[in-house]
Amino acid sequence: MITIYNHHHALHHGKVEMFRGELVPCFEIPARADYVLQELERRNFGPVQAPSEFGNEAITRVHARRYVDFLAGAWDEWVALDPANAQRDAFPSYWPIRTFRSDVLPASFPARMGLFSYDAGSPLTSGTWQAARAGACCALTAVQRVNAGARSAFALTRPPGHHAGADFFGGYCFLNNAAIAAQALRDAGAARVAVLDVDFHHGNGTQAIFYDRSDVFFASLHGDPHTEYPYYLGYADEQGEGAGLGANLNLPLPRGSDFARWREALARALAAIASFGAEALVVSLGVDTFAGDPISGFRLQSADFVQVGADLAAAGLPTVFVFEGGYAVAEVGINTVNVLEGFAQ
Ligand code: SP5
Ligand code: ZN
Repeated sequence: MITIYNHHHALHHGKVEMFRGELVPCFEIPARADYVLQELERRNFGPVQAPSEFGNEAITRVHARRYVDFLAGAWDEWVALDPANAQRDAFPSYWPIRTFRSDVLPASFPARMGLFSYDAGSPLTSGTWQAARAGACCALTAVQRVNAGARSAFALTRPPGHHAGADFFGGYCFLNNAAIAAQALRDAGAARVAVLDVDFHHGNGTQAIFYDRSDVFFASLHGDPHTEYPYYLGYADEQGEGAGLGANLNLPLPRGSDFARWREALARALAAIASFGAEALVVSLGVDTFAGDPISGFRLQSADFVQVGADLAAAGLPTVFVFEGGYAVAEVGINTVNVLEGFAQ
C-alpha cells in the first residue's frame, strides 16, 4: 500500500493541553507519526511518498473560507497580542455558546479563537497551519492514487482531523482530512462515498459536515458520549437530517468494550455501508481503541488490529485510510500498520 507522508507534521507541536484545571503535556505529539513511519519502514510495507501541492480550493469544499483564513493567520495574530506569546501555545478562552451570535466576526483575536473552536485541549502552535495544510494535501494525494487505480492509500499525517468541523477546531484537529478526502472522491466522480470512523472518539466534525447530505454516508464506532469525549454528539439516535436522513450511523459502545463486541459493531457499520451503495471508502483510522491507550477506554489488543484490516478489506471498496488518534505512543506504529497489513493481505 502507498503511504502519503506529511513531512511537515512536526511543525504542529503543542506543548500542553488543558485538563482538569491544569496544563498537562500534550498526548497528541510528533512522535506518534514518527513511530508509524518507522514501523512502515521496518516491515518494508510499501512506498512512502510526499504529497502533491493543492490550493485551498479543495479545503474550502469542506471548510468555511473565513475559518481557513483565520487558521492561516492565527499564530501571527496570537504573537501580535504579546511578543511573549511566541513562547506559548495559543488557547481559546471565550466561546459563543447558546444565545450568543455566531454570525458575527469580532475584530478581537481571542474572540475569534473561541468562535472557531470548541475545547481548550487543542493548542495552536507556530506551525499548526502549515502542518494541517500539508496533511490535507496528503489526504488529497491519497485520493488521487486511488482514483488512478490503487486499491488503497494511506495518508499518514498529524494533527488528526475528524473532530474538526466546517468552521471549528477541537479534539486536537484543525482540518478534517477524512472529510476533505471524501469530498474529493465525490468531486472526482464517485456518486456515493462512505466515511467509516474507527477512532475511539466520535468523529463529530465529519458527522456535522455531511449530516444533511445523501451522497456521503458517515458511520462511527466509538465510546458512548454519555461518558466519553466529545460528549455532545455521537448518540445512536443521530441518523442524519433532511436529504441526509438515514445516511448517518452511530454505534456507541460502553467503556471497557472488548474486540468481540467492537467487531460486531464493525460488521453492522460495514453492512450499512454496503446497502448504502458506496463506491469508495474513507477510513478515519484512529488506534486509540487499543487497551493500552492512555486517554481511551476500549480493550483491543495489537493482534486484533490485523483482523480489523481484514474485515475492512472484505468490503471490497477502493479505500483511503487517514490517520487519526492513538496515544499509546510505543504501540501506535504496530497497531496502525497491523490494520494496513490485515487489509493488504
Ligand atoms: C483525534 C482524537 O483522538 N482526539 C481526541 C481528543 C480527546 N481530548 C480530550 C482528552 C481528555 C484527556 N483525558 C486525560 C486522561 C488522563 N488520565
Ligand atoms: Zn480519538
